[in-house]
Amino acid sequence: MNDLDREYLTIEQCVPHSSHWGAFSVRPRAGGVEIAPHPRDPDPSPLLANIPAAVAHRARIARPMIRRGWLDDGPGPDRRRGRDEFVSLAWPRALDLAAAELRRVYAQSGPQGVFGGSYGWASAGRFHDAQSQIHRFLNLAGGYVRSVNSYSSGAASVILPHVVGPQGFVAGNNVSWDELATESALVLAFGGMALKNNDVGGGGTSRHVARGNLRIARERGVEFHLISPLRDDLPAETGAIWHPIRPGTDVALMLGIAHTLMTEGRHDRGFLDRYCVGWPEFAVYLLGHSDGQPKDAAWAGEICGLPADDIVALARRAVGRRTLITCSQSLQRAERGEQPVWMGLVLAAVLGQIGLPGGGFAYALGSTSNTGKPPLAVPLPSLPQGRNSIGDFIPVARIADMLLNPGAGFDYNGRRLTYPDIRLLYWVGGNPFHHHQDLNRLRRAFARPETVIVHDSVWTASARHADIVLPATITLEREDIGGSAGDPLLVAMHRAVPRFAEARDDHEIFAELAERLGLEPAFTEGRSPRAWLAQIYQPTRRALLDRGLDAPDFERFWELGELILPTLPWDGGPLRDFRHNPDAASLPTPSGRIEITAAAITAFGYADCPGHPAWLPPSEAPGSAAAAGYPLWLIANQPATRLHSQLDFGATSQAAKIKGREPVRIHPHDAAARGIRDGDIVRLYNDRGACLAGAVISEALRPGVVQLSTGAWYDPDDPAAENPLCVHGNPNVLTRDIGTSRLAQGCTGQLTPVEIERFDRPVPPIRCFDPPPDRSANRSENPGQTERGG
Ligand code: PGD
Repeated sequence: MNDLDREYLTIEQCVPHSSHWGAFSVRPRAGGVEIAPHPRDPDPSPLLANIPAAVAHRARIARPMIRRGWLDDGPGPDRRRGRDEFVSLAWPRALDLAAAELRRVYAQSGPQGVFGGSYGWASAGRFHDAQSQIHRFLNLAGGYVRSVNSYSSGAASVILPHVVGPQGFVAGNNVSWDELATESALVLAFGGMALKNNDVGGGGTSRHVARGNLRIARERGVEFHLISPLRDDLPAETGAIWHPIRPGTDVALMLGIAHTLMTEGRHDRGFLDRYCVGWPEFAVYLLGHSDGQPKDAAWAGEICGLPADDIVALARRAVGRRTLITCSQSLQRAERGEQPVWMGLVLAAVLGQIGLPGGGFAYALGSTSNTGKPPLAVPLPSLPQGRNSIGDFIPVARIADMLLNPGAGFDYNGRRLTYPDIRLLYWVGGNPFHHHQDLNRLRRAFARPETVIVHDSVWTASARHADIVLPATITLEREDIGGSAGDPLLVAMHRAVPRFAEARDDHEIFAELAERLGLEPAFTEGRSPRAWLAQIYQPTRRALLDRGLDAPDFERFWELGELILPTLPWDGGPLRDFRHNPDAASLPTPSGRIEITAAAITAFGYADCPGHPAWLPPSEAPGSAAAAGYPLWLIANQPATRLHSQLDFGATSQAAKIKGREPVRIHPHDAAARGIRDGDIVRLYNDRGACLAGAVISEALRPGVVQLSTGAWYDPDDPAAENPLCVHGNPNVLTRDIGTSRLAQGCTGQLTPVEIERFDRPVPPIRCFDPPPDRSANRSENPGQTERGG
């Protein structure tokens, strides 16, 4: 037992802590913990109930494990990854091996040979944030190939700066929940604002406010229109009118509405002239003068599967009142995902309400618990990451392409770039075998590097595809500071439980590696984790003092357990200023205006992202030749019962499973046509792969659509097979690994064509939560192996 363990055992009261799904307190209990949501939270997330299982679940990684083939044969490309055995090693030996391998790769290939993009949500906490830790370490070690943008918002984050400004101009910074509740009259929610997404916010939250504000808005008479194939993408209490659109066709609907507005003379010509550029060129397309096809309501209705009359009616309802167009992140996580975001903005411009309170365009409102809330007035603690010595990067979702095609060229945002030749992949705080598309292709890609190192607390599929697996603590096992730019609560995250088995903090692991590489003083700067917390708290405290506010010193903050930070008054952000004075507060686009037609994008010459928003049919859709045999659209969206793949073994996640499988929702018509009954185990498949799931018959989907959320742990029936069946229900065995377009190269995991059938064979067991056996010969002779604290 070390000192920290002893200290923990003397704590008798609840200890404050935080997670991406909310602030909470923990009361240690024999063999586990009890969790209570923060008392300020009006609508705590059910995901909190997943936490207790993490403390001692059998899926936890107990000790450093090395892949047998790597240990026996040394580094090198290896198709045995993901199917090989593991052996445990004592910490010092595992760290020696990892340090020696880093030294070798840096010496032979330089930083261009090391991929440290390491995408992933990891856990809340400003110091132990896994991305900050790995990037600080790799920057000191020599640099690394990084990744840019996110799986959440890959297309939007690239298109928006061209056409209106940084994502923040239209996401969470222009229309607040309060404004929606008090000012909006009509909300056209493209992709909805599903409350399940609002459960989660990077860094945590003390108040989930979406449901309450939607309710207030409804009570005030706001008219909601939900445009989605899924009825529950807006909560029932909004009383929304559901337009069950065909997946992936929102741009056609937006064009149909815009065409109706224009041809009926209801468009705001004054706004388009004063605040926008490129309307005339776009109007030529809208009217069909450039391609012979007017984008009228009848045309749109055919594509979207909605009645043309409803489209005309929707256009007419949207004028003459305060109308807000919202666009969810899911719409842009699909092929040509740039288009719905751009066209949503253009539709709001046609209505002329951008910059007005509660009107205009909001991207991603409700996508996390902290969008649409006032920003903090003071900086949050953060760990300095240092400087990367190289500029090489990939758009984050091109990971498999990069590994499979070293030296190949690719397009990105007007540039021609080259994939680096990666020798060492280092992943901390993410699960690519959850988040990436076409997992069978990813398995082939993971066979290419010479070494893969993963830290995780649990045996994810990504850990199983690594060579060196180092057990990380979970957040309850360490001290940290929790905070998010969209929430006023700073949490002193006290340690709640002792560490599991031999798990160590990522920081400690990197400090040990740094010591072996002669970088320890630079990495730790001589500070313990507690001293780091005190250090990174100082900028927040100084900013509070500068504002003349109460600013407890670190020890006092730690004792108090939390601190309410000041927020800035809501001012509508740069779009409101722009509306007041488009010359003095021009936008950071090339023209200073909203770009309906963007000369810079036209100049790129991308057929898949032309110079103005356009309807570009997906290259693979049910009914198309490319998807012959796969008549259903699969929506692989964010889960309601966990964050991504995290804590899939937790109580909330497990309660929703059907015979241990992830639920897939299917419309009664589609189920009947296939002889599928509620609760049946079914097989979803296409040319890329197949998975099992448990059928839930539901009328909350448009016929022809099935929905299987992401996050069920990948569980191949035969890891040695080329394209194994995932017996658990990970939809990313089915999704397609292509970029949104040559512009953004974002993730396209949201939609894919599939077929589904009843699975009448014996159902294979779920094994993804069972750790791989430890095959070390001397394991029984060496059971202690506890060098905790090193
Ligand atoms: P998580 O499950 O959150 O998924 O992908 P991401 O990789 O972020 O993975 C985080 C991992 O970090 C977990 O394995 C967890 O155990 C580990 N972890 C947590 N805390 C720590 C820590 O302190 N240290 C270490 N070492 N590990 C830790 C999410 C990504 O998936 C995202 S953001 C989106 S939006 C995408 N969404 C979709 C989608 O809509 N549809 C499809 N088909 N695919 C998607 N993938 C994307």
